[in-house]
Amino acid sequence: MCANILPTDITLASQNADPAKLAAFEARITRGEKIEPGDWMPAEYRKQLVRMISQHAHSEYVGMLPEGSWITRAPNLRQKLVLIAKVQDEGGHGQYLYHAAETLGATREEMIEALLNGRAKYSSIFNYPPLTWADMGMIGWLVDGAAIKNQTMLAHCSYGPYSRAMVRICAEESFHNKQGKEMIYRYALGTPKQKAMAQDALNRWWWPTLMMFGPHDSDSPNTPQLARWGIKTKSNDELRQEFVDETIAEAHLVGLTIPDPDLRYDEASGHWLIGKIDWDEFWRVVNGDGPCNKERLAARNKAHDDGQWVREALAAYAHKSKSAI
Ligand code: FAQ
Repeated sequence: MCANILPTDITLASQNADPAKLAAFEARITRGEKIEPGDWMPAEYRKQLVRMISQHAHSEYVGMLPEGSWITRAPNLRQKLVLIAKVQDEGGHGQYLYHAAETLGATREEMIEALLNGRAKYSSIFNYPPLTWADMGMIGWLVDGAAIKNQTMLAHCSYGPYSRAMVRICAEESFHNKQGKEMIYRYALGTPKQKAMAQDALNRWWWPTLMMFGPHDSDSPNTPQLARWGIKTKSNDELRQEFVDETIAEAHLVGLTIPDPDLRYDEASGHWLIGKIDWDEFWRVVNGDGPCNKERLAARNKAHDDGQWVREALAAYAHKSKSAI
């Protein structure tokens, strides 16, 4: 249970559910059992999971675009291969996650449709532009690092298909994170120009990365219910703080400066305390007015339209194979 959450505040939309079934369901979660697709679950548990898993799938799918835009500009063949592999991994993560949401009754078509017409959310971070090659390292170090922090927690969540998808995804994201960290360390300890590139990338990605963890717990309407049902086992602020403590230590190790004039170490708690996050910017980006929102949706729509003939061919082949039986 998240330490910062008060479960007593929860209004359960599933209050109308059979109380005995609800009690048995919650007892299973308390015992640490996984809930599987055919099991009884409150309608609100299903709805929360579809919301979260589909948003997560969209994030992976849109998250291919920033790094994908550097594939043709990679400085050498090895880096190009690494980047192609990473982007391909993100596409695969999207597939696992769409499948996990399908086990709850959501259809692929309706999820994709919601993304393409702008109704669905996806992670705010992917609406920021990668301006230099150093950003490829910074995305691996910070963005994958933040994603892993959150996903390692979700690997322990109560819904079986989601938790199992997270185990595989975290293993792959760990490679991305190590690769990005290695690249940033090399730049930070390299020539003055390389160090300046790494610092510039950190300056631009630091605050958007902290926003990935979502609003403060006091402004996070979904957290109490997700915590009660073992979907979230740590809150937005708890995970953000863990990330901040770990990442600041790594940045200082290689002489990079965190772009936060209010940053201070609190001896009493043993934590780094950060300045104020610009939540106006966060909500602007989430609500469609970030630096790249329009570009990202246009790219996804174009890919979807360009792939129409593939979907038609697959459907025709499936139909033909079925009639041949
Ligand atoms: N961006 O009540 P809460 C990756 C929305 S994967 C956009 O706190 P919740 C891999 C939230 O949906 C990164 N919207 O919400 C990769 C809610 O709106 P709704 C994605 C956000 O669910 C790496 C509203 O604000 N990871 O990076 C954001 O309890 C590199 C109120 O917020 C996941 O999706 C945001 N940052 O907590 C790929 C993990 N934050 O739906 C390529 C699964 C909040 O009520 C390259 N998701 N919102 O209308 C989660 O853990 C949670 O959903 C949170 C939000 C923590 C994101």
